[in-house]
Amino acid sequence: MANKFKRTTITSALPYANGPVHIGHMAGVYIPADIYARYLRLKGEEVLFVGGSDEHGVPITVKARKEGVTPQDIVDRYHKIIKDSFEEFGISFDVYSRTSSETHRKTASDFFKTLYDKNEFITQTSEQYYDEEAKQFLADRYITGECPRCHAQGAYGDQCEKCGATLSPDELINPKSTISGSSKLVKKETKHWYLPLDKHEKWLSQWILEDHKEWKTNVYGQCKSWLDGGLMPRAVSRDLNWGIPLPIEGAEGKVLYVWFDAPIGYISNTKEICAAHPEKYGNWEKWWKDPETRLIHFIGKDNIVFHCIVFPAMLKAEGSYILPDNVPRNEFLN
Ligand code: B3M
Ligand code: ZN
Repeated sequence: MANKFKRTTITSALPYANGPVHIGHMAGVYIPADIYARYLRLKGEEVLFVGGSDEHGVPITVKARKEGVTPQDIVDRYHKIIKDSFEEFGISFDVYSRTSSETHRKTASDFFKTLYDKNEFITQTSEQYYDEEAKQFLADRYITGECPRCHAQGAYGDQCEKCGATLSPDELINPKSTISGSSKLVKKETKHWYLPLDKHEKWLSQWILEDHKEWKTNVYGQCKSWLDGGLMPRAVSRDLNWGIPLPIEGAEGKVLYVWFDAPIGYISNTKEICAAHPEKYGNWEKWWKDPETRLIHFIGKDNIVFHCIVFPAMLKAEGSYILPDNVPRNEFLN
């Protein structure tokens, strides 16, 4: 099996730049990936070990608002802290970059445009809560209020942590925004772009459940339960002013969903290091497009569906990329 490959691209999950990395991340993701990279290098194999910071998404904007600084300030601070921790720990990345880089903005934007031009998305319009004070649409977990079941305060728009009830924001009594604290919430229509995962279900089932029975039990099992349950379209856009703008007309004020752009960060960071050291790493495409390259994603908790189902569906829809050969997720210290 292993010797049908000529080289290995190892990726490790991109930590969110809104806090430091802790020992659980090190033990679960970065040390195993590092050991594997060092092992292959010792054997004289061609390896690229990719890391980087994930610098988009709502939590970064919330933190910035709380501190009265910009999202860029937040990611600049934590990117440095995280990068320094990895260096001090001796994690042997070939590249550690960030998703706020210009290379990444262009790579992710072009990737979306390619899928858009190939008609790989569908659109849907729905009503969502909007915070008039923060001038922002609110994801369910940024709305809190009184639980309609147990009447605890501070239940979230998707769940009450006190009684465990699954909720929708409509059910909350006196809902308010956790972003601005305002209770001036209105419902507004908004249009989004979706990756129709249902369309990819058949080949994904064959590829994972039949062709990759060797994947770790926790990973294989979660994929199986997702696939058995049936896949649904996933939104790849958000109403937000922090992120990569959708590169199409009629999508003003919308950015790529962070989980759409973040895995593309692996590709962008590969491009950066190959451009900086072509003599050592060659052309970036060989690391992502050559069937003789073995692609391995080391991932953390809660990252399985994105690395095993969503990102492969994106790569397949694009058409010129290889798919991961394995997606190890370790459970130490979790
Ligand atoms: N930043 C989530 C996490 O740290 C996310 C991983 C992105 S990997 C492309 O768990
Ligand atoms: Zn409750």
